[in-house]
Amino acid sequence: MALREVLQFPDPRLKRVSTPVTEVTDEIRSLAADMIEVMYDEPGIGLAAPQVGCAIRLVVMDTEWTDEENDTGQDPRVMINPEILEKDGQLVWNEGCLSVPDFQAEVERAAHVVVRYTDLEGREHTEDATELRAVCFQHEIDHLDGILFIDRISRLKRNMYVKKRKKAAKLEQEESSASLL
Ligand code: K1U
Ligand code: ZN
Repeated sequence: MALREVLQFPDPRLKRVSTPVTEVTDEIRSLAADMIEVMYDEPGIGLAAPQVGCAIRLVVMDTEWTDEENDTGQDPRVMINPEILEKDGQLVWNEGCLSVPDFQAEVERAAHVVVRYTDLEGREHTEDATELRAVCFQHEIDHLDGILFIDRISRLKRNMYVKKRKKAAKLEQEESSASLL
């Protein structure tokens, strides 16, 4: 079966605030499995349910995974209703996003976060995260609140990206019209 499509900016569904998961059903388990497949296929180190059009508080992550030869193997985590309990410090990370194609920018984030989430078996986890893992938690939880990393950069940089995207969409439209002639 085809993989779920990752929504791309400026899709309005990326701006929705997602609702908490109240029960782990077969549908949730199946969605999480699909999201893990999409994450590795893209490739990415995280993915939030709103990115595949589902406005629920569900995230998958594997920040250890790479597609390089010395890869340590896949260890995907499913996080239900993740929330940041504490944050401190500050760092700047050059971020990308599967929903914001062809763009990376430096974003200011907390350097250390304490996160709580539930897994598919209903077990509660509390985790301390720093560096990439802290950034990834903040980036994915932002998705659940309808926030993209481009909402956290300067207006100038964001506008430059928006212009670039509009130009690319126009070109795509012209090319598809031309191919119909
Ligand atoms: O949520 C997403 O769009 C996924 C995003 C997560 C993220 C990356 C970097 C900083 C913050 C959040 C990505 O995975 S972008 C792709 C990426 O960073 C990557 C892909 C393959 C190997 C290593 C990194
Ligand atoms: Zn993202």
